[in-house]
Amino acid sequence: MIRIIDSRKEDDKDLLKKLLDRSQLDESVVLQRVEEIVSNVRNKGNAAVFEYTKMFDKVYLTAENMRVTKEELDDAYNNVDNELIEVIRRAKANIEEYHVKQKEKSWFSTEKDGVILGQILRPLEIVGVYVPGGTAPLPSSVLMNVIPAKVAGVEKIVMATPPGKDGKINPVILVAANEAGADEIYKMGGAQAIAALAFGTESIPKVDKVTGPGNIYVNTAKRLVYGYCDIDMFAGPSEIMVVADKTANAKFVAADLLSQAEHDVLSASVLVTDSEKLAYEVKNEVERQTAYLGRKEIINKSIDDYGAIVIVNDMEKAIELVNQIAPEHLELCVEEPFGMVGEIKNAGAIFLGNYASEPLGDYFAGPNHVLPTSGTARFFSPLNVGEFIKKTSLISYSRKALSNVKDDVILFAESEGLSAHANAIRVRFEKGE
Ligand code: HSO
Ligand code: ZN
Repeated sequence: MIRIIDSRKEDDKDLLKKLLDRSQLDESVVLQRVEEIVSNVRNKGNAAVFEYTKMFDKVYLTAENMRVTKEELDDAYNNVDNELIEVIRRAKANIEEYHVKQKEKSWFSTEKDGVILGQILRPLEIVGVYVPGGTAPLPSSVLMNVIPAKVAGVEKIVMATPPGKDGKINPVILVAANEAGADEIYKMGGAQAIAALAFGTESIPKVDKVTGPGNIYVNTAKRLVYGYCDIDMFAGPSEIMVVADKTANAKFVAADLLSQAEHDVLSASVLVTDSEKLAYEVKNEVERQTAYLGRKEIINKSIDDYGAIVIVNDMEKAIELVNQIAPEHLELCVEEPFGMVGEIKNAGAIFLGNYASEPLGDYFAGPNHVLPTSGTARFFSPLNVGEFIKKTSLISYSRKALSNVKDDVILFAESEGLSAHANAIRVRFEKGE
């Protein structure tokens, strides 16, 4: 049952404690095990990947069968409804169009006396995208990871996903990967897959960055390989916060809260409203709708543990709570959502009005659904094209330009006791040069 918290009667500290109590994964319990897996894959390559795949996935991999073949891809297309393939293509078009707008350009600036400065942007060469297996694989996440890399201009996108017991990969995952533009797909999962991507093996190319969600083993492995390659953020269980006033539709609000609750027993779904009437209507709707939804057990647990309806005195208080909680998804179901958006400092994605339902963003609107969770929207951004691009600085000075500043540079270098640095500038102005 979803709790109703009346912030007008609660101590602020208690209220925040309740709402901020989001799940934190304790990586320390698996750290040793994952360290061992990562170092074995790093040292033994394929052999270690095969051994762990046999152990965890009960599948016998070889250098020949670990990569998805053209025939397997064709087979996948034969096993997916044409209508779904068309939907994937339309979603892809929207996601691509949105991400193209994120592209930044290299720049150069010419200053006086022959100074040219600039910044060159280049895509990463090889990127690895991890796609978890499990009971509900998410082809939409394949699109959301692969498309920004593709738009950035990454030359080779390598995907890794664990095989089922039959040695196969879910056909919709394969279709989505192929439609999005993944170049190579490997049947491997878990920490061993992350290590294989980060360090390379006889069969797997070493990548510059690993992205994609995963369980605690995958996340711990990503943390361990960071620095050898880049990684994306750590996406935790989904969250939704709805800010609604009396103009909101209780049925819509409840449905959207439940949409994220069905992801995981650890998902958080919170409504904040200044309307007591709406609060009770949403509570009833949550119960009514849950009864006919498929993933009832997950929903009930998630709503019991991390769901809440908070009644506030006014919208100012609602906005204060949003900024403190920094939700992954924020819906503004209020009369003037655009009037409120400027006040929001921390949120992964903001959905405005009664018809921008969260699942629209999960699948179709275009913005990325890989978003910062657990309050990390304070400092992380949604997955974007820029994450697949690196920058190189450019400096060009004429003799005249260097002569203008040489004394400053020499003095600075000498103050650090670095006489070779000072010398590099000085020799250029010695007699005869
Ligand atoms: N809401 C999830 C993404 C997703 N939902 C994929 C459905 N499929 C991210 O928080
Ligand atoms: Zn979702």
